[in-house]
Amino acid sequence: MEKNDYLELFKQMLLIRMVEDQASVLYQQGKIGGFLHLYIGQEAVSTGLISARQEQDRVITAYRDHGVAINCGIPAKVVLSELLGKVTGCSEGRGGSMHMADVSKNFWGGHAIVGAHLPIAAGLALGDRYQGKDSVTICMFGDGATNIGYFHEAVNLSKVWNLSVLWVCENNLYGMGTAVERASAVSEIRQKAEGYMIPNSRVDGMDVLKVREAAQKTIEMVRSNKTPYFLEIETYRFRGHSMGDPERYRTSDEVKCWQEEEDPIGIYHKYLVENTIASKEELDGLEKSAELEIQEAVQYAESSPEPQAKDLYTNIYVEAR
Ligand SMILES: Cc1ncc(C[n+]2csc(CCOP(=O)(O)OP(=O)(O)O)c2C)c(N)n1
Ligand SMILES: [Mg+2]
Repeated sequence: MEKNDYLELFKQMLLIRMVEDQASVLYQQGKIGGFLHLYIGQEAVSTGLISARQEQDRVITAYRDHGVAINCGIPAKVVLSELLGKVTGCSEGRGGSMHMADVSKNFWGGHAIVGAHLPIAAGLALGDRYQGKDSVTICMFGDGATNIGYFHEAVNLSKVWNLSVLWVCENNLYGMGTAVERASAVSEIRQKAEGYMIPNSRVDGMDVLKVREAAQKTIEMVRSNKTPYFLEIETYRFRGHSMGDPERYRTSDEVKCWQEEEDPIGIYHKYLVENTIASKEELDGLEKSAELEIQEAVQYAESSPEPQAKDLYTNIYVEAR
């Protein structure tokens, strides 16, 4: 990795954190409609993972999708516009928080129904197989999603048909207010892949370089072996499940401990400085410019127009040619 590659990972994690801090404020001001699920604490997962993909590799995820959108190359101002329901958003303001997407960047969304995008991922990979492409479909989902029928149907078929899917479970220890051990028969989610004879492993999701390394290795395995792989990434969300979560299922000490000792941005900052890849001053400079970018992005989103009523029926169906 060149120095710039190291710094790019840092910048992306910072941007995600700052977009989400702003989103939290805008939500409390009543400017964002619907639900808002923040990714704060999990930044190293999508940043490390997506940094390892090739252009032809598809990405699809659940509703905790703002960070994934940024890593896929959607600018912060476009993500914020979508959150505010503006026409300058990536779904022209009609998708909102849970439906970020940009097919031109090979980012296939943003899906609100738990587990429902897993069969879609299998379908994307099946389409690529028919067309003889060497793309890998990277499908991200939560621990909770692995208790749902969709998960088992999609993962089973991916093995039966040997589809090029990298299944990525973000195990953040909870599905809404339910701890993994209360809902899942196995504590290591990767064990579920064993039942379908899919190779699997687990990686620390608070260390962006470990995630990147695991992603590079497994994406290329999927591509060359033309068979699925299951990667479990251990992480933790620092905020509630969505805005307004009273968080009765975990103690504030537990959250504080993760925030203080396992912050992915803090861990990576320390790594960059200790290994003399970047100085503290350089990283401060990156933080300042990210702050400026986000300030401008908020202004851009707030001053952008809303969709018009006449556009209500556009982009609902695609005309077959
Ligand atoms: C089919 C379905 N059932 C229930 C819900 C309500 N719901 C939204 S998020 C969620 C928890 C999912 O947890 P997990 O997959 O671990 O993802 P995380 O929120 O931790 O990122 C539930 C039950 C839903 N959206 N869809
Ligand atoms: Mg979860």
